[in-house]
Amino acid sequence: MPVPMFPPGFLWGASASAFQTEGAVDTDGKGPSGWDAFAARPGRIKDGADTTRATGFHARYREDVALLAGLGADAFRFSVSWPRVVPGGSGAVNADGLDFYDRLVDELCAHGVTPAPTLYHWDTPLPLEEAGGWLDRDTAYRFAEYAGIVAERLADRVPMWITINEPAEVTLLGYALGEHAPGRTLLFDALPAAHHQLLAHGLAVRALRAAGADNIGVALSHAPVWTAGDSDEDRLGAELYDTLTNWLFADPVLTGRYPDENIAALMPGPVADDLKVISAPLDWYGVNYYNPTLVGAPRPEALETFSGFTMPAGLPFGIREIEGYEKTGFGWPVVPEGLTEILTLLHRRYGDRLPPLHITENGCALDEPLADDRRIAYLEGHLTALRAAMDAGVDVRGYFTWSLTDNVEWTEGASQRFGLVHIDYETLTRTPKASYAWYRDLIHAQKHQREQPQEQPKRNEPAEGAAEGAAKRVSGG
Ligand code: IFM
Repeated sequence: MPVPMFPPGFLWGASASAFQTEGAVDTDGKGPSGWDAFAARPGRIKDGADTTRATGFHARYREDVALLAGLGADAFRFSVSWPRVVPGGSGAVNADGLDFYDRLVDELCAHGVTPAPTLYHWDTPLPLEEAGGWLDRDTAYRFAEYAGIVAERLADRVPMWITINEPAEVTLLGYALGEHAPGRTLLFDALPAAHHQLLAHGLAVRALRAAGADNIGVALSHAPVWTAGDSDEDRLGAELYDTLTNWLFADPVLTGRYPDENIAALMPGPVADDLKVISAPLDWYGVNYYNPTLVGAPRPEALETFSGFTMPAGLPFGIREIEGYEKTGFGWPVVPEGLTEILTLLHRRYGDRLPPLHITENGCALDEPLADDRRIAYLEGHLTALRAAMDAGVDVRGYFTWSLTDNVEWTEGASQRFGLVHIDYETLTRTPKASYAWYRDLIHAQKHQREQPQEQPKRNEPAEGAAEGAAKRVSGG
């Protein structure tokens, strides 16, 4: 199925993050991050991947910029490592660290690729993490200082900014379940980490604007939540999960309110005043989409989820596996229409409050080294679903696939590969996969052959009897 044409000026990009690619964890004055410390604990990274080296992006960024230029990409979403710029989390600035991003931005600009930095993609400076991390209100103020420092240096050349990435995952996986750094298992006592990340976002928007930055957004994960069964317990479980993962962050940012008064009451500090900061107007809003989640009544026993992490028993909801769809290497169901569903939900829920959207992440992990036809089919399906949402009235201005190259998939190490470009982790050699050529041709066709239909491989259809109707949609509030 050929991908439909997108409007002129639609931004085509790729995404990556510092911890997952840079390596060079103590080069040129970089300080340790909470993730550096977490990854160094024995057994934390599944395949023992060397996160201190990652893809070697710090040394090889020019190669990756050349790959972006070869794609014809309009933009590159990378992240700035906070501990590379402010090694102690506050105080002294590491000039060499800032210089690295200065060089990267120059290199991107020289190749006609728009730099779109994310200021926080999970790598909190270790001294701040050890002082409580996002459980401590002070971390939000330190983040805003750092955001201002980066903008002072780069705003003259960076036309697009992202404050924070996926605070829901940081809260859930890092502070509630302990699967990610910092490895805390606080369950619902993790909620202050959500509030402080939101506050950090709002304060950073102010700091960025004060330093002359413009075109500011955020990258939040969104996915439809489907109800697993018909009982009230199933419905309540799914609604709570939907609130925690979809609306706990989006509502404060876009409406200045928490989605639930009981949750708001658990948040620390002067919440009403903070919400005014958190809801500072944005220029655009980023959606990271991978797959819907099927949720129902609590489960009596702990569950190793399809994503490889364990949901403990005793949570007030239970995640179920979605049957009937093709699965990625991670075991995530391939549901392109879930993207149309969540985008139209966002549009309905927020109306005029929703700024123009960018898809800031979308992609799949596959164990197909170079002939990654299933990734092509995945991208084709999701871009078609994205265009359908736009046809239904959702204002989407750009698409960043995750990811340019294979990279360290957090605790999954090198085992889950999301890249358009293969990384040989022994030699750090980059080899474009079939999907790289496909994306390059797509971008070219979109920019230069607007009237010509494209010849592309057929998309894999969902398996027979895909879970239509088996699950009810609850997302949307
Ligand atoms: O690799 C991650 C990324 O860092 C955040 N969003 C999801 C991706 C795939 O798991």
